[in-house]
Amino acid sequence: MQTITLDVKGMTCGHCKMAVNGALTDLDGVQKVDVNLETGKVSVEFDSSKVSLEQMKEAVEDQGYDVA
Ligand SMILES: [Cu+2]
Repeated sequence: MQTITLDVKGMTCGHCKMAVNGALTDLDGVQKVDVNLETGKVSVEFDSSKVSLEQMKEAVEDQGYDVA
């Protein structure tokens, strides 16, 4: 299991937080997601043999947010 921190731009409220959290959690291989709304930091615990950083970025971007 690996942990990374994504820098997500554009999250403003609890709904944004839920959308990003849900999109990441839905990916196969993602174990744990922690969204900090104030800083935009999203820490993700994941299995790198199942899911790539690129897939995680896409999942967040599909919700309408930018990943730095
Ligand atoms: Cu929002």
